[in-house]
Amino acid sequence: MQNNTRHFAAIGVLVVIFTFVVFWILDAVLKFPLAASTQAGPIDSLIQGHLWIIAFLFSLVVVIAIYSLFLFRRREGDTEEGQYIHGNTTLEILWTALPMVVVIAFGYWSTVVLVDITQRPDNEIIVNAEGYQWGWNFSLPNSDAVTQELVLPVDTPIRMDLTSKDVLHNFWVPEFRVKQDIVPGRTTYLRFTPTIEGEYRLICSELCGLNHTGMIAPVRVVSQDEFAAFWNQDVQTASSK
Ligand SMILES: [Cu+2]
Repeated sequence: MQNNTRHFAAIGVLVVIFTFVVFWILDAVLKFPLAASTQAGPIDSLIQGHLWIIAFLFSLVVVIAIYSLFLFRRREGDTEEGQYIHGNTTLEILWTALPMVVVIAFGYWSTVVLVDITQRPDNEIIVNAEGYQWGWNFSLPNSDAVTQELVLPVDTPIRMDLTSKDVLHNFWVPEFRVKQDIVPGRTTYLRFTPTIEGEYRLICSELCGLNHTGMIAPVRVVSQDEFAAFWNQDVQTASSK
């Protein structure tokens, strides 16, 4: 029994160390793009939470397997049968209850994040995006001007109204994290608030035909004044050409 406690303690310590190492590797390999919307923070935290669980479960299995491989292997001249074990109620209750608690906790966390990132702010502005094979058109609700560049004001809640001219597309700017399918025949919506001025890329992330990979549009997040100026002047001159 004394010996068992030592094994459990050793495995426990190794699992903790391994969990940190595996998390560190996953975190280094899965580099996230810049987090440039208010939605990105809670989403990234949720993914980090999943990475911790993944790192822990991986370590739990691998550490016990490798530990057993070395410490409990059959020694030379050992012909003894292994101990016959039939069931262990405590273990079974534990490995049913613990994962259930974890799944419910993550379900709760995900719901809180989903409610948070989809809530409707009072001062949101609406921007239309229309996807087609293979490009994008952008416009404002009460303007005839159409652009091929998506210009958005910083720190302003945006509601993208998404429509398609032909087939399924998907609106995705990796730096904003959120994405939304675009379905022909109806309007779908996507809410986000850009937080960092800069240039990004809108990528169609629903396989939509031959040039799907080329269905990319430039996105520019600018100050609120620049945004107003863009739609008042630049766009008018661009669309009157
Ligand atoms: Cu597409």
